[in-house]
Amino acid sequence: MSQTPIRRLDARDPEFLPTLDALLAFEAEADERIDAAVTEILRAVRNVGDAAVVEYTRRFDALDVHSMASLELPKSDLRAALDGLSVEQRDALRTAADRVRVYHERQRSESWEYAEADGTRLGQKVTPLDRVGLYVPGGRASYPSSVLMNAIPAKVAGVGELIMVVPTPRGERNPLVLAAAAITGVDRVFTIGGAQAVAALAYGTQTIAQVDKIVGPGNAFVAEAKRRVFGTVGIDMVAGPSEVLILSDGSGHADWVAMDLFAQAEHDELAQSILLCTDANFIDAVHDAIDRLLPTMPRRETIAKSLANRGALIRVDSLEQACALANRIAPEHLELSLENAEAWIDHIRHAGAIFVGHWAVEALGDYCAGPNHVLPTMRSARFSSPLGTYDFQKRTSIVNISAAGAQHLGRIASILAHGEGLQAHARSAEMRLKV
Ligand code: HSO
Ligand code: ZN
Repeated sequence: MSQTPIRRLDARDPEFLPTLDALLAFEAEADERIDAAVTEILRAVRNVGDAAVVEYTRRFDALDVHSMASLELPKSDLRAALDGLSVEQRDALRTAADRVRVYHERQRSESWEYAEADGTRLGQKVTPLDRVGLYVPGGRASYPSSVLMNAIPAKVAGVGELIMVVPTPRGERNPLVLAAAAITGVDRVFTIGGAQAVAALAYGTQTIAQVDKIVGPGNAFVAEAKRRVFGTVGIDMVAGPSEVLILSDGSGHADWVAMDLFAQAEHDELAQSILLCTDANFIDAVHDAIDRLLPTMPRRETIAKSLANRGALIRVDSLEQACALANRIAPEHLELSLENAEAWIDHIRHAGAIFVGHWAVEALGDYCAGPNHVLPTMRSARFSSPLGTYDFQKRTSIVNISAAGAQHLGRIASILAHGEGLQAHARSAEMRLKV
């Protein structure tokens, strides 16, 4: 008998869909304490600048610092972190970075233009952002791989200056994070974090120039601060807990599937790991594998909580039904753990990333396959895309009208402007008409 608590559902159950929808629903709790703290911090940093950031950093991160300059890491520290890694780690980081770069170079958009017969030319000019801020969390959720995934598309896009902020509570630095900053060519690194770091990037201080966009994950304070400065600067997204959905026809190894579910669950108690499977015996085998493997996992407590909170093993009738459910779930990661996986790609419309076949496992995508691991969560794959080079480029329309073109277009504009009751519009178009 399987022991580990995880929901066992059957898609044929009349109550299945409401149960599934309840399982998918996730809303970050509104917390007035966080709102109030963020309001105060944003205001202080906006009004005072460096000194406020220094003061918050002393208080929250227990750092004995007195100036913003002492919170900036010299390039030599980044270099030293890279040099201090084992050859194995350095090579792995470099290889991952190279693969991510190659993939993201394909995403670069180019300017374009077309000409009309009368000489009018219309186009779109693509420009990288001038300055971007990259937030990197401290502590347990500080992932060097996320530095690669955020910094590389920015650099590939041609961003002018990339400023990274990473808190170092009690002075604890993560050498892999600093090495990743060195490899990707981050321009400046400040050891600050929290809402005060977001505020410094969004408003600028005496030492930190105001950025145009802030990307990267963070805790509830950081998420709230990003939400609040949106408009003053761009932001990437406010991501929810990580999710994996595995579609299985029973053709894989139960242990592999169990470990793939764990890999998601170990991120966070609120992470979501779901299996949809056509084969009841295989579901039992996966549950047995969970029981057997869970005690061997160092993060078993987090995994167990995550599986019990938001996990599910679901029996479905057919792969068609599984795909329909996958589209409803719109998962961040979708693994097609199927005999003939490629044939099913066309059935999937909504997923952040699709991993095709038994060898294409999410962990490879998290680190080094090449595509970005910053993906839409909380069903937002219905309307949004992975973080990419395009997120660090913007577009400007080019309207280059010839004298002949102005005759033709001036008449149309004039008619439409009169229809809108806008005389100045009409006359400004009409003045270009040669009678
Ligand atoms: N699965 C996470 C990314 C990650 N995993 C980083 C390990 N390190 C969100 O896609
Ligand atoms: Zn992961």
